[in-house]
Formats: sequence, structure tokens, C-alpha cells
Amino acid sequence: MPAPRTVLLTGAAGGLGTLMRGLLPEYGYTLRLLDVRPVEGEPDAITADLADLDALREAVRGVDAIIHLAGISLEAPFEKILKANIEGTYHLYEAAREKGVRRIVFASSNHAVGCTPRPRDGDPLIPVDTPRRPDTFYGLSKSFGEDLAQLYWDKHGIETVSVRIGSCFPEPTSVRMLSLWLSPADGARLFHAALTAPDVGHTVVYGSSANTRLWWDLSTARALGYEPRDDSEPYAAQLIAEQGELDPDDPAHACLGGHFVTDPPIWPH
Ligand code: NAI
Ligand code: 15L
Repeated sequence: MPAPRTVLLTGAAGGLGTLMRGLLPEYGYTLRLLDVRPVEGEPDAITADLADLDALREAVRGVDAIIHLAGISLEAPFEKILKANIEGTYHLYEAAREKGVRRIVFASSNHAVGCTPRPRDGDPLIPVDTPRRPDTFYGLSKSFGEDLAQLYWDKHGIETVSVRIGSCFPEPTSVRMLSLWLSPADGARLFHAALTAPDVGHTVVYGSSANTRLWWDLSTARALGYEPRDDSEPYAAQLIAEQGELDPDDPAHACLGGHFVTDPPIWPH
């Protein structure tokens, strides 16, 4: 596959979309932006809902690849998750199939496997082929997205890299995030690798920096050419002093998904 130049970025108004539209042009991409909300400072961005298949057909026309970030990014009632994340992602894949887009990078989440016990004291890192154990309807929708990606590869030859993102924010803000953190710069490195690696079929990777306290195995991401450069460890001493170490007997700290397992944050809209 020739290196993609024009990339549709869905969810461009969101936190990760804002970080990536700042960083990805440095890799030579021309981004076409889409969100259900206006994208600040980007008058050419497409304002469209993932429910609108016609708008998506138009949005994907002529792009080389898609980075799919749009959707509900926290827990919500099932009906809302169904519409935005499950039907919405299906609509995007259908539009891609109809218009001949060959590569999608799907923002999956650690919450697709959130009920997996986190490794402790010398346990092996969690592999990508660990059974999916969603911790929320939100995580369930990411598990669906990974299966949808597999279906569209097997049936229609559309390649996807499903990135089970840990926590991509400018800095880690909790002790759990010391294990999950994906620095924005490493996020851009990972998306670039996912867009350009040859012959990915459907590949699932975890999306984190090279954190000292990492819980999962980055080898499938590294096989794409991803070389993380950041580590959350410089933030560890202060966060642990403020919040304490993760309590192994607290159910909110026992699994990869952390507090999403016990008390998930709710989508605000
Ligand atoms: P966010 O909530 O800040 O951004 C999501 C964007 O999607 C918003 O701008 C929203 O307007 C848009 N959106 C929601 N429903 C839509 C619809 N029906 N049609 C079109 N646009 C719609 O979330 P964030 O943090 O930027 O995450 C981006 C993606 O990455 C999400 O899919 C999220 O699940 C995933 N992810 C993010 C992680 C992170 O650490 N930021 C961790 C794991 C996964
Ligand atoms: C996610 O999937 C969310 O979209 C993001 O906002 C963070 O909460 C992240 O997981 C996390 O687990 O920290």
C-alpha cells in the first residue's frame, strides 16, 4: 500500500483529536477533519454525525486512510453507545467499503479488556490475544469495533489497526495512568506506524508509551515500526506521594480498567 497522504480524522474536536491534528501534519499528512461538533479554528472541518451515512460517504471520498476517534469515550446508557459507537462505526466502515478506502486506524480502548486482572509482581505482561473482557457498555462497543474490523478485513480486504489506547493525555494524572500513559508524541508515532506499516490485515495493538510500570505487551505495536520514546516514570514519585500506591485489595484497582470496573465515569452529553 502506498503511504497514505490524505487522512480523515473523525472525532477531531475531542481531546485526542485536538492533540493529533496538532502533531500528525508533521508526518506529512493532509488531514480532513470530522466531528459532530464544530472544530475550533478549523472552518473547513466537516460537521457530521456518525449516524449520517450519506455524510460519511462524502467525507471518505478520496481519502487514503481514516483515523477513527469519534464516538462516546466514556460510559453511557446502552442506547447511546449503540447509536454512536456501534452503529456509527458500522456506518464508517460501510462508507469506507463503498468508496474504496483501504486502511483504518480504529481507536479501541483498554476497556475492551478492562475486567482482566492487572499483572502484579513479576506476572507476565497482558498479551493482545487475552480474552476480551469489557468493563462497561463503552468497552463492549470497542470489543464490537475490533470484531467489525476483523469482518471487514476478512470479507472486504479493508485493513485496520485497532489501537487499545491506554490513557492519552498531555501528562499522567493518576497512579493507574503511570501504567497506561500514551504520551501525545508517542500517540502520533503509533498512529503514523499504524497508517504506514505494510500488510497489517487486522492487527490489534496496545497504545502506551514505554512506561516502566507498563501492564501490557507492546510487541504487536513495535512490529508495526512503533518505537515509543516516552516513559511516565518521571511523574511517579509525585503522583504516588499525592495518591498512594494502588491498593491490591481495592476492586477499583484490581483490573486493567481500574475504576471503570466499579464506578465508571459517565459521558456528559
Ligand atoms: P473525546 O470525548 O474528547 O472526543 C470524542 C469526539 O467524538 C468528540 O469531539 C465528540 O464530539 C465526537 N463524537 C461523539 N459522538 C459522535 C458522533 N455520533 N458523530 C461524530 N462525532 C462524534 O474523546 P478522546 O479522549 O478524544 O478519545 C478519542 C477516541 O479514542 C474515542 O473513541 C475514545 O473512546 C478513544 N480512546 C481514548 C482514550 C484517551 O486516553 N483519550 C483512551 C482509550 C480510547
Ligand atoms: C478511555 O477509554 C477513555 O476514553 C479515556 O477518557 C480514559 O478514561 C482512558 O480510557 C483510561 O482508561 O484512562
